[in-house]
Amino acid sequence: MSADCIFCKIVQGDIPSKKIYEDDDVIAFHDIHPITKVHFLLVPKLHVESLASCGSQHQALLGKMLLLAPELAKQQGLSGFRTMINTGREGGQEVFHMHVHVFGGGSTLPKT
Ligand code: DGP
Repeated sequence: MSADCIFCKIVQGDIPSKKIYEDDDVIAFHDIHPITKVHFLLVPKLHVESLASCGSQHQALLGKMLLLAPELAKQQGLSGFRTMINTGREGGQEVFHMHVHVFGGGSTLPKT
């Protein structure tokens, strides 16, 4: 855990979130600023800054998160979805606790 990390605070329950899933390793909740009808985040409970900070020790965790994406998207009523992992400031990352965005249900995102 990192003391000043907003997602660690959500993991610990210190900041409320609209949670849709939780297990020992991962939590998923709706993004506070959704840009599509359904927009949630998959977040590891372990504090890892970004995808670029991940190593082979995170392989199973990353695989678990990716496999959860279609499962949770389906639960949210999506038949298709888009995933995004912003990595580093130049990659658009604002919260430095690695996470996967899942978007669906009508998109304002470009097609590419
Ligand atoms: P990124 O640019 O990939 O780091 O996106 C971070 C996302 O996190 C952004 O879409 C807004 C969301 N977010 C930031 N703070 C909170 C919060 O306190 N609660 C929730 N639910 N989402 C948050």
